[in-house]
Amino acid sequence: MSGQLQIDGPGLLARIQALGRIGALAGGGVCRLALSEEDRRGRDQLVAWMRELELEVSIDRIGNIVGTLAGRRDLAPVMMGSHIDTVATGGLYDGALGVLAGLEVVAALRRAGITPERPVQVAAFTNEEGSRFAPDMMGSLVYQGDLPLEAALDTVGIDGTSVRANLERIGYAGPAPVGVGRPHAYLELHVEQGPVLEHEGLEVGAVTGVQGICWTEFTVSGVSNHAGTTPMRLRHDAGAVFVEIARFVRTLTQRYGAGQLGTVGHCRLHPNLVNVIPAEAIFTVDLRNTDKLALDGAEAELLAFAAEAAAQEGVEITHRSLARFDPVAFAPALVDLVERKAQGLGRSVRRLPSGAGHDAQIMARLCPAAMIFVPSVGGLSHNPAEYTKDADLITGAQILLEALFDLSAA
Ligand code: HGY
Ligand code: MN
Ligand code: MN
Repeated sequence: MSGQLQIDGPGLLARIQALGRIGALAGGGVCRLALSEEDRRGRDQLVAWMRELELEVSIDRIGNIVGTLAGRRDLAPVMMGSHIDTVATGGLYDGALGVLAGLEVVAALRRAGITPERPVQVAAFTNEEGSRFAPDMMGSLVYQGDLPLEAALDTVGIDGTSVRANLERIGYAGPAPVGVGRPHAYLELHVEQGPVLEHEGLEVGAVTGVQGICWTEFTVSGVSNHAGTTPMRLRHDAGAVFVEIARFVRTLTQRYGAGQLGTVGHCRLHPNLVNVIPAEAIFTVDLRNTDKLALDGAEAELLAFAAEAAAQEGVEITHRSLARFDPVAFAPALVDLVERKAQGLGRSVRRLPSGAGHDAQIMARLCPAAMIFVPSVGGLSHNPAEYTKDADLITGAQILLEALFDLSAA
């Protein structure tokens, strides 16, 4: 690898801060919910940066943004990607790091006057987070082909509006077709969003894969009644069933062991008043596990318990799947490459699975894919206080550059 290929650390850090000002929350953190006005402004900024680097910018039918640096030969490209949408209480780095480091890799190639053999692409996938419009990784799923475009466009979000209407409103319903791209390889740099690297005093994670994800939304329909006059034995309390199921999720994780995660992150009671027995409870359960069989078992137990709890209370219950991904293993040769590049830089590195979902787990269905993790201070993410040290950000980007250089040369 030519020695002069170096990341411009200050340049990368400046872009991260600049993008972080778009959707900045008072007191720190970022809110760029997918397809919001803030997402549009972030997209506009990204496209402007891509054009400054003289990349060919393509926007596809689901709004994925892909910048391409032409290669010497018209071969399948090597893609670096992630996302720039955030959760409502997000941080500076989740997603943005992977996209902006990809831009910086291209800038480094240009500064060194290097035209890679293969084309090199930087992708920002639409709606990776999935918290406004489920499922998560929506843009990469449509790009890869497993989620039909029309189904994605017809998705209605938590605010009752559709992906289609919002994509058109922000002007990112692009012309490029979906389901046709097939990179030679895919690399994603991301903050770990967990405590492992920091806890073990390590600088880099060579990510081996992503755990399985199961998002379910439950709707419980009971009978609202007066909180003061209705005897407990005569109630059909949707809220009480929600509480029982939420409690069951916690005991399920205790029974399945440390590898089983369970989160009840969203709940809406109706009419949500202190003196009215809830008529309706709509809530979500997020189950995750690296072990497919365990995740399947946990999901089956959850659905059976929910049905039984509803029957006991004499309420109706329905559920719908918001997202369902089996665990994914990344390409061993790429995991080796990431580990080798980290060691080549003299950085401490370990292999580990990802707890969070990422576009890389979808791209792994299309081509060899792998991820590079850098430590999250305090293991925090999906939190305005999300922080990763500058030196670690730059290390991650340098590893991305060196791994990309090797993959684009072959
Ligand atoms: O939910 C996830 O793991 C990802 O942040 N979308
Ligand atoms: Mn992310
Ligand atoms: Mn995230």
